[in-house]
Order: sequence, then C-alpha cells, then structure tokens
Amino acid sequence: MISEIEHREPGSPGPGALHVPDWLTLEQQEWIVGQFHAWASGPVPIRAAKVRGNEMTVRTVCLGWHWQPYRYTREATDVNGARVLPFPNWLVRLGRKALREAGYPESDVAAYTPDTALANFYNDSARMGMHQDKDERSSAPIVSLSIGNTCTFRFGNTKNRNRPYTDLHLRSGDLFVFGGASRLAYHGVTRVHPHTAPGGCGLDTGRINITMRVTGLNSP
Ligand code: MD6
Ligand code: FE
Repeated sequence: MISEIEHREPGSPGPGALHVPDWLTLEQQEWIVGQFHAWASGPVPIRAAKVRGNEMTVRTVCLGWHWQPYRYTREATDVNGARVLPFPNWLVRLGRKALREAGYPESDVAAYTPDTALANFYNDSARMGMHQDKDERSSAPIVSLSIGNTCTFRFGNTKNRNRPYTDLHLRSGDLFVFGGASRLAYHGVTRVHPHTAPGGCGLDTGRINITMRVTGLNSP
C-alpha cells in the first residue's frame, strides 16, 4: 500500500528542482528499456559499485564516462578495464527537451550537452542512501528519468541528509530535473514499490533510473 501523498501534477519540491509526471510515453519507455539491456551487456557489464568496501544494492552501467565512487574515468578500472560506451546523441536531445519543458531559457537548453549517464537498476528491495551528486565539476542540471516500478524518492536539503526533506513518488515515465539551487541537494530512494509498473513500459519487475549529467571533464 502506497501511503505518501500523490503529486501527479508537475511540482517543485525545491528551487531549481522540478518533477514532471508521465513525461515519457510508454513507447519511449519500452524503447529505452531495450537500450538499457544493450548497455548492461557490455563492453562494461552492469555492476554493483562498492562504496567503502560495501556493494551498493543498486546496479549501475554508465555511458560516456564511467562513474565509480567518487570519480569519473573513461575506462571501467573497477570492473573490467574496458572503455564505456559513448554517450548517445538521442540522449543529448532528450536532455535538452527535458530542460526546455522544465522552463529553462533557450540559451541554457542549447548549451546543455550531457556527457555521462548513470543507468541504475533497482530490484524491488534495492535502495539508495541520501547523497549529493558532487563528483561533477559542472553545475549544469541533472536530468533524471524513471521507468518500471514506482519508488519513493526523498528530496532533501543542501546542508545534510536529515530533515527537512520531501518524499515523493517517481513513477514510470516521470522526469525529474535537479538544477540551480537544488543541484547539490541531498536525495535518495527509500523504497521501490513492487507490482506498480504500468503494462507496456518494458519492465515487469524492478526499476530503472537514468541520470544524465555534465561532468565538466575534458575528453581524453
Ligand atoms: C534514483 N536518483 O532516482 C536515484 N541524482 O534512483 C539520483 O540519485 C538522482 O534522480 C541526481 C539527480 C536526480 C536523481
Ligand atoms: Fe543522485
């Protein structure tokens, strides 16, 4: 039973943060899930990153740059040493569309060129602890897409992991943009709700979250 209050209208839990429900069509979701399966099977297979020796419950595959706690490299030195897949152009276009529809000025939209994506798979018992996304050298917004089961997403403050925070549901197809004064807000996933994925989204169990970012790193 999902008990938190539903916000199925676009909403802003903090300055520069925007949640847009049902942003992706089911067809788009299903197509992206297909891409995800291709990414997950190589050249760098999906894996649970280790944070201070402990495996995360979420499994991650990266595009453009490989994220490992707490840095980005071109090669997945903590997995198999292979170079990650390139960042696809369709994802750049989707990121720009997200910023445009989130109300960013056209100059920001045109300049937005994400160069890494973290594609996370959550099984129904996976979680993500409260964290800041601060391994990037750019303050450009992060665009987040959710597919599959609904999660409870905890959007906090920029000072610490504790209250005040807002719990909201990210459902299949939802967009969340983290920018401006919220770019360094703490956030996490407190639970995944089993059997909540809509038919036709491409995923029967678990949840996919894709975040695209600008690393601010120079390409070797
Ligand atoms: C998730 N998301 O939704 C985890 N980070 O599964 C994130 O950690 C996240 O959604 C930065 C910006 C947006 C996000
Ligand atoms: Fe994050």
